[in-house]
Amino acid sequence: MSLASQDNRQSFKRLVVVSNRLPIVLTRNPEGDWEIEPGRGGLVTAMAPVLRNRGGLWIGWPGTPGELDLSEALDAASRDVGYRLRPVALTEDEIDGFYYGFSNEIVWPLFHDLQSRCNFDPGYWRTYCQVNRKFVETIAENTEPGDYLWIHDYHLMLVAPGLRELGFNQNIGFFLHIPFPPLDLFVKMPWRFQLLRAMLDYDMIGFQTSRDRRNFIQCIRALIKDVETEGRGRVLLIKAGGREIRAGVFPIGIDYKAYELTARSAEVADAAWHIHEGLPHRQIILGVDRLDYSKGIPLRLEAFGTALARYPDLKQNVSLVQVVVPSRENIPEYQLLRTEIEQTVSQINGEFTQAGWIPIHYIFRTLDRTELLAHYRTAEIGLVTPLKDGMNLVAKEYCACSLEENCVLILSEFAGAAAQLQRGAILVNPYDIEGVANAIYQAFRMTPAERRLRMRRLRQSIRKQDIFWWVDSFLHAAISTHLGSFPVLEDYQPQVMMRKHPQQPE
Ligand code: ADQ
Repeated sequence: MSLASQDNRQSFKRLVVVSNRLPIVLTRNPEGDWEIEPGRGGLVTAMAPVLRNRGGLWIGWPGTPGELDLSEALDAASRDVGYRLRPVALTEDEIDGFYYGFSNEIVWPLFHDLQSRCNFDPGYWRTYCQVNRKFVETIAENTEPGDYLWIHDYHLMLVAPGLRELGFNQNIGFFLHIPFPPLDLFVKMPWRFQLLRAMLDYDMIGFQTSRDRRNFIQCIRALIKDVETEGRGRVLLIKAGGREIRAGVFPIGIDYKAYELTARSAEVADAAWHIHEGLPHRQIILGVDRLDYSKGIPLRLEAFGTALARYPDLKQNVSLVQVVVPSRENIPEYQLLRTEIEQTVSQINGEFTQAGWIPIHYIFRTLDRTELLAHYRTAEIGLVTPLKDGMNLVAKEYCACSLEENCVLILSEFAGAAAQLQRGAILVNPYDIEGVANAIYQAFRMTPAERRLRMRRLRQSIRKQDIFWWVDSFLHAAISTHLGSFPVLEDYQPQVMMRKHPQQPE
């Protein structure tokens, strides 16, 4: 019997997902009423079948500060999506200290190997503890024995010990969406012992790659007494403090079929055609990233500038379309990054632009789904060069939408996705500006036959390990249960998904 299926066979009635944010978009309309739209990320799509009609529950912050009276709007949204949504209300101060502070000025940079960007403010830690406690209280109020709790990501590492203190002895899973750093970086964390001990209160800890899990094991071996590990492969057993914890590797995927189908639609095909019509007779190189220093955008732009200087036949024959999605703009580091990107774009364009050709087209906004998929579908080269990334879904989405398969993915070796996609992508070190410039030229010159061969490999692997595979693998390893095994409630009558709160005028 494999480790994954040893003594964790219990029957679970319901899945409870807990994440920093609820999977909804909340806005106030001009009349002052709340409008709620269901979120659309991969996690929501993957979880929906396990939650919908099965009494499922999602707990998280609704995305707006304060104690809002959202019960009516959330109940309506819950009916729409087919599972319950329970908010954790956070004040502005809590959002500052917990989300912007501890999560995004300490854990995020340290776990992305960027220690010099950390602001180890002790006040942030206190607020992080306090907010994790709030999540614990909401979970305790809304769950019952027989629920399987699946907690997501670095914002909520302290939830398990909080629940254990309240006497919870049921099975709790945790998935870390970002990388786990090596020991010599993790030891810089002033609250390193508390965080590691907290993680060992979960029963299953999921990582994106074996490198992340290896780092974690190295840290607990060095910092926690009497730790033993057993087994090999996707799931390992850790024995610590009289408990047994499983640590697994589950690279997150995308809803491949949905991306491919939508990319095939006439709407996307039209939009894709228009993008290329505006940039005729040249290959489009595409970068799509959230505004974040971990995504390596300034170095990528420099590499593109270097490629233009080194290989004159790229001039007039390629354009880089760099899409940046606004993010965490309250943090000064992110404002500085935006300025740096914009200055580098104008410097390269100033140096290389010729009549009828602008080297870099820069877009700073969120694209709607049609626009985003049209960019994916039409670009000949996907340039994904994060300095470090848990997985990087953009790389996978780009391949899923590359229907013609006459395109190339250039991928950072420090993205979690590299472990899975190394056989089809051109792997690069994002710090090696000349190396990335050479890879751009190699992609530009690659024959259609080689492009097709590589892209086919990539697409096959992404299709096989999609988001449903990911949820299924995690649940199977954690509780020997598959996606479809949570019982469907016979009396549950979900409504068709609606876009607005029913009281809203259409
Ligand atoms: P992120 O850091 O947000 O996620 P990523 O995996 O690339 O990084 O996902 C970004 C998402 O935003 C993609 O699904 C993409 O479609 C969407 N997006 C990007 N640009 C957009 C645009 N212009 N308009 C609209 N949508 C856009 C974290 C970790 C990652 C990990 C994921 C999932 O940092 O490493 O892969 O979680 O686990």
